Amino acid sequence: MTRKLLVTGFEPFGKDKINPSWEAVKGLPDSIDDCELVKLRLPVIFGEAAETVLRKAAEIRPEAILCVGQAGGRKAVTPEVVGINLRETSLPDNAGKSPQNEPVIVGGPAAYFSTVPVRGIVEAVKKEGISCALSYSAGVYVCNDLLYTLLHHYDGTTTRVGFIHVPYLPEQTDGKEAGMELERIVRALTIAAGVVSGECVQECER
Ligand code: PCA
Repeated sequence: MTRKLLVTGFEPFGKDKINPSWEAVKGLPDSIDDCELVKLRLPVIFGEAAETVLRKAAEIRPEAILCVGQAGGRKAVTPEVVGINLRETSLPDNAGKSPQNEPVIVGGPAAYFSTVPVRGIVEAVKKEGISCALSYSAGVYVCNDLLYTLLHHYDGTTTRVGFIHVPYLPEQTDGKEAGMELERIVRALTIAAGVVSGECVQECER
């Protein structure tokens, strides 16, 4: 098996003791068709999250990178359409940094569109009866920082980059906020990984 998809999730941050993104990524199969899924847990630290991915990607040379993060309060699994060149937060990252009005990459363009088939993912996940919708903002915290940095790094190459935000797990909510069972998030991400890996195969065959 030579084709590889790098899938990442995050460690917990803020007041949370668990991060559904890593819990779900851990639960993904080790392969889909002939594509190996390599799983990586990332620190919630501006800059370091992307550096961790780029180091691993230089080693394994994946066809695509699919990153996953928690978006507390969202009701659906949400593939992100765009990453923007802005860091801004009131919540310090896990290294205590809270950048304000800083670019992710000095001199970089304002934004990049994701290079995985986000619409195909939404369609395929919804078909399974799981809430899924496009998101047009990955925020201005570490998830967006990661998405933008990877899209900048792989711009003009064949390596595809995508990001999916997932809701809280039911145990993270007080019952009033939205949450999604881990099993459903794992299923949604498995479908998304299948769509991304299928798209890469089609490109190779073209
Ligand atoms: N969510 C945060 C960072 C880590 C995570 O899981 C975000 O949306 O930026």
